[in-house]
Amino acid sequence: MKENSFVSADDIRSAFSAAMSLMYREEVPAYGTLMELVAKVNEETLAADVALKERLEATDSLERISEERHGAIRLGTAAELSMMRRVFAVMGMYPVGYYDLSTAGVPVHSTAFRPVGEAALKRNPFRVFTSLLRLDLIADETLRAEADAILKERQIFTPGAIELTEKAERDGGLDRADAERFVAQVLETFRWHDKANVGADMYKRLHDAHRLIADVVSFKGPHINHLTPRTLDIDKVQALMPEYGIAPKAVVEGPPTRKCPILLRQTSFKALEEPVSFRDADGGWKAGSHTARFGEIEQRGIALTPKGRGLYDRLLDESRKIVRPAADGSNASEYQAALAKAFEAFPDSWAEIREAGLGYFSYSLTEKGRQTKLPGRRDLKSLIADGLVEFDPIVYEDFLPVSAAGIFQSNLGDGAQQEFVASPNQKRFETDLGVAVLNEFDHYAGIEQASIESCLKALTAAVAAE
Ligand code: OOG
Ligand code: NI
Repeated sequence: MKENSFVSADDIRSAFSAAMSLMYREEVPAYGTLMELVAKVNEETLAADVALKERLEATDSLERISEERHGAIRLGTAAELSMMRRVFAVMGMYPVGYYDLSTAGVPVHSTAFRPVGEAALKRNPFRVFTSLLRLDLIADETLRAEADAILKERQIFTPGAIELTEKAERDGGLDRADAERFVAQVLETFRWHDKANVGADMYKRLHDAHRLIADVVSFKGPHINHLTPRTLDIDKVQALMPEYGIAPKAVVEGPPTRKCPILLRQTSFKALEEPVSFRDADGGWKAGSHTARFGEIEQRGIALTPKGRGLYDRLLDESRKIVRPAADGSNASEYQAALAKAFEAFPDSWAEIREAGLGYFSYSLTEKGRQTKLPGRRDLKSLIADGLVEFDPIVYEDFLPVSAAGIFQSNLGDGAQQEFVASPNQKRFETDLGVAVLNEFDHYAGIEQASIESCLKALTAAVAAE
């Protein structure tokens, strides 16, 4: 087969993201409502902030926002994780970062599958936060063995999904018909199944150990548990949610409201209690319920350098030492005040953030820069001072462990708070995954460096071309 008859991985990812959105809209109608609200707020924000709209257009990133979403799944075994990695690779999604959630009382560790590279992200930045259950954190050995046996029995991928993934690996891509089949087959893995794999007794035992364990072990597959659109003004969406019949969690996770958004701010609504049925001993079904799926929205800000991230982590920690957000939301305003106070130490203009080396920027020539020819290379600082080069924040494409823990907790319910000994195990995760996860900082630094190089090249190439 000729290579040019293959559909690009970016196109497969876009088709998959759209198919997933359609499926989730049908499964969880509140998601559709949230999408409408986010679209409305984004439109209003852009209409009111001409400068923002202009920069998003100039950096070629306006279009991706309305298409943008992330989902999350929780897997049960190493085999599922490594197969999932191969499936995502067909869509141009690779594991970036390692998140240890054990510290937050959630028995999983995770990575985010997402496109890497600027062009792929601009085309469609669909991401999936993917967690692997850690049965090693379950104290009850009998239950651990039983859960393990149940998980080993299930097959979360259709034969078609496996066959097409192998074909893509072997041939280096999929043609149009195969790509369409691939999207439909892979979607099955993410679908909701209301018939549990286990009986009501087993479900209860798993649930008593941890709600998350029941969610992973009791079902046929890792149903997508939320799909998150990106908003340009999360405070506004949060404030409007009740008007749309959606009750948000009390506090927005992540940094406080700022002029210059950093990293990621997220809020969610509680998981729905949904009817499911459990296997009976006599082969019939017994009605019950399960809570797993919820809604979330997010606002993305600038990607921080290791130095900026260090400052973020320190300030977040400081504010949480003063007030820890209670699960019931009772101290939400105290928490917000403490957070805002702590973050006064984080500069709030793009120029200061850049000068302090706290964030990653994409550099481009100004109109004046495009008209200018330089005899040789000059340093970036003077090019900016002379108005030849301008800079835009690079969007943070990843996740935050403390925020993720807050999202897990809020949708699992207040009773889910449980202490585990912190035990990050990236090595084990990577062995299970089958590859090492990519380092997020390398990725942002690479995009920044490429933009600097291209400015310098264009400024001096003008001379050579004359
Ligand atoms: C994943 C929670 C984390 C986020 O946006 O930080 C997450 C889950 O509940 O499975 O999605
Ligand atoms: Ni999420």
